[in-house]
Amino acid sequence: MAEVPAADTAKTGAPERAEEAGQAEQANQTKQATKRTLKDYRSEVKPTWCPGCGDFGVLAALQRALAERNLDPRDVVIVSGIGCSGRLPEFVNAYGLHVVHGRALPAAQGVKAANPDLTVIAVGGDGDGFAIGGGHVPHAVRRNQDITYIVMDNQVYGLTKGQPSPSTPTGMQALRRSVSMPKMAPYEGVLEGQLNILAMVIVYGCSFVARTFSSQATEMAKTIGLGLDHPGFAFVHAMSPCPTFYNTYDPWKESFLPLPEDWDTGDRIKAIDKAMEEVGEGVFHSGVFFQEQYRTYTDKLQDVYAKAYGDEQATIDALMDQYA
Ligand SMILES: Cc1ncc(C[n+]2csc(CCOP(=O)(O)OP(=O)(O)O)c2C)c(N)n1
Ligand code: SF4
Ligand SMILES: [Mg+2]
Repeated sequence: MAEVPAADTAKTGAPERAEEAGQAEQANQTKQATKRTLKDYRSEVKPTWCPGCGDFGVLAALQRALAERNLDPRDVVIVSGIGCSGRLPEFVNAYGLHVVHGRALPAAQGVKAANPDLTVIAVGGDGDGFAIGGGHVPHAVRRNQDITYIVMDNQVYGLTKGQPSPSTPTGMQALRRSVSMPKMAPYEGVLEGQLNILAMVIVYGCSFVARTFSSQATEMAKTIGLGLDHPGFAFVHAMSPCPTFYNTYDPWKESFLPLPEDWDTGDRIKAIDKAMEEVGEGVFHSGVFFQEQYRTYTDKLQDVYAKAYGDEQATIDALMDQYA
């Protein structure tokens, strides 16, 4: 096994170490003293979404949650898949990674594994996350890395002009595509069953599950913030209407209700029941359905490193030396 850490330490004298520690402390103090505002999280790219798109609300709420936490944009990475929602990272002043359709979660997990100090946020649509990318969700959940996953659910494929998605209600006929294209499913409506994505994620064992609505800006910023604060995989179901292809603003304004004030966020079975019942009742509840802290993948990896390397650091060189 390589002696990289020991050799590095030997090379560094005590006065130099003190100087480095002083510089690190100074950099930390400067970081703390910088009070950021919303505009620090706006990129130079103006959003290209249709007027009235719910995604504007999600973007504003995320920027507000980042500003309230005064996070350094250089420490934030937003990873997205493909869809109108997938454009979000371009509009935020932070690192962004716009990957292929349905693969936001694998990429986000790789970023977090490579640098656990980063705040990693994955964003995408209902199609990106629960059609093509649906197989990745349970595995990201069971890994429980400290990642916030915001699913911007408009119950439709927005980018590709109005096809039904896994969260489109069964029987839905009112999907207007464009003046030159016919209505989607004009005869019997959508034939497939609708996935209950909130219930699915709770059943998968997710450590934080919440729902919020893009028309309720303050509440959405608060909920996304709670997801960011949660040490583990946080799922935020951000209902975000697509007024161009499936305008749900009016019905959703009627059907959004806060969870009861005395809601017990520690009861997974009750959370599943609530997520199932509300479908029949025709309502959406907003707030934190479930939250519990489990050890994260990063914590568990530290234990593996400790067993494998003892006091030595796990470095690529040390790993390569094992195969030399
Ligand atoms: C491999 C692959 N298959 C299909 C597509 C076409 N496509 C692009 S976005 C999309 C669905 C977008 O819907 P959603 O994820 O709900 O995002 P929204 O546009 O509604 O925000 C599809 C099917 C693609 N880009 N790549
Ligand atoms: S098509 Fe729909 S989801 Fe896409 S930008 Fe326009 S309103 Fe938003
Ligand atoms: Mg969608």
